[in-house]
Amino acid sequence: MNKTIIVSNRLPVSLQLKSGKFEFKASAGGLATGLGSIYKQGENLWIGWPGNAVEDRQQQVEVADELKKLKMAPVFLSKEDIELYYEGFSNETIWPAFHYFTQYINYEDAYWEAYCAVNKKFCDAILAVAEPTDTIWVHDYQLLLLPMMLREALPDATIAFFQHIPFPSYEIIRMLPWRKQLLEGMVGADLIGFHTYDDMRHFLSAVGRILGLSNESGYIQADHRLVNVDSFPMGIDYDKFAQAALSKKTLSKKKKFKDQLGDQKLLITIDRLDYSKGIPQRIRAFDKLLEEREDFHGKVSMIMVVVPSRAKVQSYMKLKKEIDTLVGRINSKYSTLNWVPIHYFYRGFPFEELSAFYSMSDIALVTPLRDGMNLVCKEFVASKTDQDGVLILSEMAGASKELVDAILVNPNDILAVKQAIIDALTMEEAERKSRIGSMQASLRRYDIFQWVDVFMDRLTHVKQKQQEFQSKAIDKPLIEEMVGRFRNAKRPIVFLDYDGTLVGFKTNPGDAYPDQELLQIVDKLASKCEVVLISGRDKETLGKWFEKQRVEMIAEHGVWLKKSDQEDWELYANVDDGWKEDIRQVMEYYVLRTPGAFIEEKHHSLVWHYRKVESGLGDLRMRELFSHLKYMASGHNLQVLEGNMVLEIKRPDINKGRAATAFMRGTAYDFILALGDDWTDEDTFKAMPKDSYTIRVGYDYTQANYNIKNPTEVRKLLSLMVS
Ligand code: GDG
Repeated sequence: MNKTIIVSNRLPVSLQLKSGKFEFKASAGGLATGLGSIYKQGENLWIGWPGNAVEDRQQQVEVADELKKLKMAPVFLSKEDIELYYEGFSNETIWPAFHYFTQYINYEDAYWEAYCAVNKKFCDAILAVAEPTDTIWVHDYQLLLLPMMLREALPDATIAFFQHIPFPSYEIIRMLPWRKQLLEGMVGADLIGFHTYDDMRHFLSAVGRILGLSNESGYIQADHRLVNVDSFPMGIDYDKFAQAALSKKTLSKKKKFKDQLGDQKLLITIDRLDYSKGIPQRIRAFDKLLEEREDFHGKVSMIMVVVPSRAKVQSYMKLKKEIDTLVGRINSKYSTLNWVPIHYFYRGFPFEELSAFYSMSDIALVTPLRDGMNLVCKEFVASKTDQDGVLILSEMAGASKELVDAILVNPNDILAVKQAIIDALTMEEAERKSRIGSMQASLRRYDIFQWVDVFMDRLTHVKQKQQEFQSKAIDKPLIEEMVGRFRNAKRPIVFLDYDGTLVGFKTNPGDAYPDQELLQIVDKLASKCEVVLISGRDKETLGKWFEKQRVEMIAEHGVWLKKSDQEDWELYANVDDGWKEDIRQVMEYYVLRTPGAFIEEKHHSLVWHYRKVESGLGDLRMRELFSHLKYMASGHNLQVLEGNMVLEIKRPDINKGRAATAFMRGTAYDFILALGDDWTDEDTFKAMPKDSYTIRVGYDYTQANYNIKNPTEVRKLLSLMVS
């Protein structure tokens, strides 16, 4: 029976040594609750660091035994591991880089080495309990190398990865000396999840540029494996917050706090101490408000909870000092005997008090400079059971993509944040209720349990998709069967596409000429069967490259035909190219705007090439041109097709499939093989009789019966047929 293993840096418990005995306190966090539905079942378990340095062997055994009862297994980290891997590489290298705080990145080789070693420690701990086909779900930025380490040891396992923090733009990730290894580590997973579409987009772009792996709709082809990248915005345990807000304990806390504060409009802010959370900027905005609007003095105050974190890191110590100074300055400037503008707490609170803070506050001010998701804003919304409250939310938090009914602000724009507070304080009740109501509806639906279900469903889907491909991958028995049938055939025929099938792609299309090895293979093949080169290339190029080979040639997707025993090309389809002038003008406009792009003119089509264009820009322009051409195509009865770094517009009735069918008409072939690599070859595959062998190069979805890896494998296959 396969089991599921959850892996994260920290286990969802904290370990305390009280009078010589270990005690565990379960984490009440949303993620721990959501994943509870997984790790608490059957043989499943959660592996991670219990949170303390336990170096004594005997104590480690004791801790492991206790954790086992909770369905958890420990990875023990030494003091040095914690310092170099956790505080070091994770929190002083990855954290600042991924949150765009490049000035805080610490580039330390010792940190990197520890990061690799500790990822390996996690891997070993998992391998000690995992079976080859288990499911392993790895969480977050401390373990970016782990998916590939696991993949190498357990090639058939189902491995998922979710990143809770942002994934930055390529411009940032490229700064890290270890960028390649980090990305390679991640693509060991079958499914890679982020909170937002932007994170996913950044990741795909980095994988494209740094690892050279392109993607189609979020699917990366890594080696033989299909890897899916997608966004899964994480939710909260909605009911827990909604119910807690109405619980006796919360209500009594709320009453107590309210009595102490008197009649005030309350702004709540809750964060871990972190420079990514924008705490000083937020205090400055509040300062600005008090400076400008005396009418709010005595009537508005801010409850600011800052939960201590990473206290040993220099940048955090500096931040703490800055916050202390700012709060001190404002409070000393404006306080009266019965009013304090900022109630500042540098500590955590028990859940009921947190719930009371949320539900008694009128406004939540959640203004991180950068945040993967941010759960505090969601918890505030869920806690407003009277539907009366206003959320001010930073555009830089992942949550802003979902909570569009919040007042969205740029956290760096202090005047805009100040104005947002004024707007929130003066918002009409009906509007407050309508905004909170709609956010609640969405958060209630997409809660943490739904998030876990959707993620796991997607993982199953990816595995199924991989299997479909795998079952199509050409294998040894099939090759043997094919070669056998080929040798016994009396009238065999082989259709071969050229670019991407017999040769790889070159930046300059003219450089992809056939090499000696290929010419020899084609020669041999032509001595044993009819060989039809069926390509989109122009007849001049194709004719020149294969002038000495005894092959049939179909050029420009079926416009031209040259039989091996003829000197000249014959027109194989009727071509009317009166449409070209209009279309060429449009394409030229896109060439002018896109350095590197160029137009290729064929007899029946126009092709816009962008393989030399800066990556990203090429795709962008191609999409624009695509919709422009689509619009024009309908008037001219033309077809617009997306190829490998090209966009082609042509007459729909001319295609390789039609040409191949016409070619075979009247002859009874008893062995048919067609090889091709892109959408133009799909027409050939579709046109082939049932018992033909149709093979697509690369692992894209195809109408062909089989897939083969690349042109090298194609050459091997053809050589085998003729050896
Ligand atoms: C990372 C990403 C992403 C806070 N103070 C108290 C307290 N909390 C709880 C909150 C909330 C959690 O801590 C904070 O979660 P966030 O999401 O806001 O931030 P990170 O810890 O940085 O989390 C983040 C998240 O992962 C999930 O993927 O959203 O972007 O950075 O749940 O309620 N809880 C209690 N007392 C406190 O004083 N009991």
